[in-house]
Amino acid sequence: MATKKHTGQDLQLDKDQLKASIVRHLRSTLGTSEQKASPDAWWKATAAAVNEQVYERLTRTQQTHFKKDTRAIHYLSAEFLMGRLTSNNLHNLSLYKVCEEALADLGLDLTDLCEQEPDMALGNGGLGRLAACFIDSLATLNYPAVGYGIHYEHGLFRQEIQDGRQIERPDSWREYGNPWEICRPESVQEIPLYGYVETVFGDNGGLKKVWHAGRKIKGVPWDIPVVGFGGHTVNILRLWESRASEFFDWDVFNAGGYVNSQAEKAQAETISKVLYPNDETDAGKELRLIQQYFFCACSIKDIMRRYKRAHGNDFSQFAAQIAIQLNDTHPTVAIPELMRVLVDEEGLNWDSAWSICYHVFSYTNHTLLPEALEKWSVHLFEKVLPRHLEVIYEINARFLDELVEPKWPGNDAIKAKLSIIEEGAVRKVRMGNLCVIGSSKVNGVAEIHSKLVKEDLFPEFAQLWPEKMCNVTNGVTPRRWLLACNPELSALYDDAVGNTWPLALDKLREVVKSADDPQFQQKFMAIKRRNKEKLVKVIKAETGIEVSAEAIFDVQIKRLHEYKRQQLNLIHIMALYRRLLTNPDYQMHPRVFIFGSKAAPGYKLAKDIIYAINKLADRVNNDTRIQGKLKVVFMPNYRVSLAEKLIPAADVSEQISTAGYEASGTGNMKLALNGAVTIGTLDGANIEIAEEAGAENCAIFGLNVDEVKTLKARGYNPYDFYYGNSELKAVLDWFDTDYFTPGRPGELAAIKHSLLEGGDPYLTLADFHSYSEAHKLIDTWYRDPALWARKAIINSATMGKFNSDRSIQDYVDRIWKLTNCNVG
Ligand code: NBG
Repeated sequence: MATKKHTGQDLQLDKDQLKASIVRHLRSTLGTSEQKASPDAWWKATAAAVNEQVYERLTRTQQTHFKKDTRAIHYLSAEFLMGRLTSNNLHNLSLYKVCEEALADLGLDLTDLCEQEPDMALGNGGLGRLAACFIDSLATLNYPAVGYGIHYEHGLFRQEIQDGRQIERPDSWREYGNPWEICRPESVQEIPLYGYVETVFGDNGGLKKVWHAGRKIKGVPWDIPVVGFGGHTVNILRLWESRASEFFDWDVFNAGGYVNSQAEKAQAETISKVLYPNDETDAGKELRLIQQYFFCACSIKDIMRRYKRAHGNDFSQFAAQIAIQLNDTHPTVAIPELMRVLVDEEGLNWDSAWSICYHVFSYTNHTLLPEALEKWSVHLFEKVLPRHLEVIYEINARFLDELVEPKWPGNDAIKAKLSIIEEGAVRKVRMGNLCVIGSSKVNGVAEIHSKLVKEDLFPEFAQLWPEKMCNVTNGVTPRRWLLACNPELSALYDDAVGNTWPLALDKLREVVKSADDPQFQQKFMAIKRRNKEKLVKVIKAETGIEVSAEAIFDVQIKRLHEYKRQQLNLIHIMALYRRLLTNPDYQMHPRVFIFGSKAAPGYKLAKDIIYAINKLADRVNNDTRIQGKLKVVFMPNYRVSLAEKLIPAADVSEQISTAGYEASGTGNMKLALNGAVTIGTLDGANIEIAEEAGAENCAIFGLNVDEVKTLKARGYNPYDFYYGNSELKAVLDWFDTDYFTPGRPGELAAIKHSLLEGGDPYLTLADFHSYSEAHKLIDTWYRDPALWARKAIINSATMGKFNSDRSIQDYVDRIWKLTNCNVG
């Protein structure tokens, strides 16, 4: 691992230089003065001063990469959930302290200033945040890499809570400009769409396909510099914004009836307007397919341009120089696009083009949920991307003839299953199958998930290509998720193991030996306590709810989905409340249950669960009979910057998905790293977390993957659990009353309905008892401070495996085969 001191020492600023630079930018870049400047102007001036450093290092990096011409990874992702960049860039440039002092001299507080920055929320959840951690690690480990995505004008919606219900408001992260992005007009691309395909005679007498586009869209690149920790390498994240192009084909469009060019322009600009707010499901909408094609085509053109600058039209080195990672199926259309470019535009024959493609692409699967495996109607494909549909047909025909038929002769059922085209009333293109067929490696994101990808999702593909399937367990960057968000714990670790842990998180294991040391325990828990006190203030400010830092802070923060089972947490809190009401002597340490979660706007039940949590909170928080033993807090607008405040203050981490459904999870890693004890099922990366921390330091409960399968196969009946557990029955029956929604009985009945008549697809009731027992265990543990401190410390100290640097090194070793490139 690279722990060398950075060589950009000549660039390092001292406090006075930085101060002078900030003031200079305040005047010359922002056009204001120290007397008049708003906090926003101070933040932008600070960013501009930091950017002087960033750009210098970016230029050095680009010159080095060009000179050395090393193989590079191109990470294609429809989402990058970057959050805020100021504090992260300062930490990665080792400028945080200097900047804090410089601003203090100017009478300003860096933490306050950082609050000026809107989150860059260009993603829904785990998948997008993973992409952000990965580009941080790639730069930190000095690998040549480019992230490619979409420059959404509006990121994930801002969530407001009104009378307990989620209201979606537009997010405008760059309304007043964003100092971290640079527009690159010199690299604009033009992208065709619609139209028709013509077959003509090529120069060599053979037949050739020509795609006559119906319209063209301009792709304008915006670069976000990605500063590696230590500041050697600054890579870029290139995000494409769509604009109307000059091109307009009147012949095609008179026929199609398009006449209003202003409407055309608006439509072109709509492409990158807004992020689809669905996590794990897909809308199947034309605009979404166009978004996907738009950013993939721009990125492939950009990759081509850079390759040709070094190699001209000689494509023999392409696969050796270029690796492309498909982050889920969203960028799959990059495969037929590269084929089209190589065959139709560059004149390669099919076999050479295919061999290049196959070696260039790899695919990461992030979910087994069937509704998330993208399928596009053939009809839509034909309309929007007529040539790509032909290419896909050709890929499919060759695959079925050359690989499937010889392996399973005459087996039409297998052919139908593996075909890229799904037959039926509406024929569909299966992007998952196309990804597997067109990639040299396919990986899942945690051990158990990768096993299920191989055995349950793509078993026949795994038989055809056993060496193709692999695992890379997810990770998170310790720079953002410990160093920056938990400064006191970071300082404690610096003292305990030295300050190299941000690059070598395994180092923290040394702390395990202090897990029973009363002095160390005291320091560790005092830090947790102060983080909790800070959060108490945030909770009060955001929700008006008063909570005590004395209580256990029990946190569930993630997208709202039935499989993640916020409803299990909800009914368990109701059960606790009931116990406290029926038995005033019920023994439990005070507990604050904290939720943070957005629901997809069209996901009715998810929104009902948010409503129920808020209604429960209203009732419980104001009930004096329970003497403050129970509090429920729903924090509105959960996002990266809020996670950075919640995670350092958490005692308990809720990771309670139905086994087999959460591919990995990454919040689980961040919470444990900051000293939270996991209550969780044996699902996703929880399994590996329990392996690292020791099962005795986590509260594991519930059915495992095999038991879930067996119960489902046997025929699961939620009524067995409803009638078999009187407490559970009483809690569910509560939903029919107006106890939580005074005067409006039945408002919460949909939740009960989904758990009984609805069949409880995620086995909530089956796991209720064991979940409740696990919570009792947590309570007992917490009441023994030394025992709790020990568990919290061990959890934090043993998360070394979940460093995204390790994940990236696994990708490099197993998939990308890159060599790192030191930037002088
Ligand atoms: C999510 C999974 C998580 C996983 C992240 C990152 C999607 C489609 N999948 O379990 O649900 O941690 O991906 O791999 O967002």
